[in-house]
Amino acid sequence: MEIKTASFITSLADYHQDDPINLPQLAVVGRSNVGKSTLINTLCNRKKLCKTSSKPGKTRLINVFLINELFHLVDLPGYGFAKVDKAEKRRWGLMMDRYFQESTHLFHVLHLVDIRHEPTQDDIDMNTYFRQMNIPFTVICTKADKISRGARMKHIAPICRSLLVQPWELIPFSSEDGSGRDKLLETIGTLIDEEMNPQEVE
Ligand SMILES: Nc1nc2c(ncn2[C@@H]2O[C@H](COP(=O)(O)OP(=O)(O)O)[C@@H](O)[C@H]2O)c(=O)[nH]1
Ligand SMILES: [Mg+2]
Repeated sequence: MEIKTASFITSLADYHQDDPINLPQLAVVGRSNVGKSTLINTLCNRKKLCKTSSKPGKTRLINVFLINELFHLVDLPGYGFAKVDKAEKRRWGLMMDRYFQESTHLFHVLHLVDIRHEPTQDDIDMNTYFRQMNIPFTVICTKADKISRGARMKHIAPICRSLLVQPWELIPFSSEDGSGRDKLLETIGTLIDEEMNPQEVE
């Protein structure tokens, strides 16, 4: 698919079922600083649609974007930021729980992990949560430009082991050189078609 229009809709400090977001939702989840906001900007071909930061832990809000007047892209607050205290972590957990339990329009999650590192316990916990909640997800390995193409498999293998996915199921992605962008857009297009026309899918 092509993204023709993208606009910012709202920032929510918390999620409630009766919020006026009633289109299919694709959520972007991952550690702080993994590249969630940058990925959204890259997909939409927009530099500043979504605020990015070199300092982790800035996004504490659920940011909602409208894509092609068709679906919502949801930038969720990141996890795994070492410097937040227990109360903040608890607040994050409650916020995420509420989102995943109440967002009846959520159809898929993009789970972002850094291609350079083995998934952290937080990454594994998040992934286990999606499985337990029966939330379909795709693992995206961000910052693929930081390693050579030849070294990709070496980095992907431990990610596959930790998150129990097959190498062909995940998408290496780079906002620097655009790799993975077409594949991800194609994947999203297929998911949207399935969501909109379920009877056409076997
Ligand atoms: N080299 C490289 N840097 C990236 C990439 N994606 C994000 N970054 C950088 O990583 C930092 C965090 O990105 P951001 O999108 O704000 O992460 P978020 O906290 O997950 O939303 C920023 O300095 C980005 O420029 C990428 O694909 N390649
Ligand atoms: Mg962000």
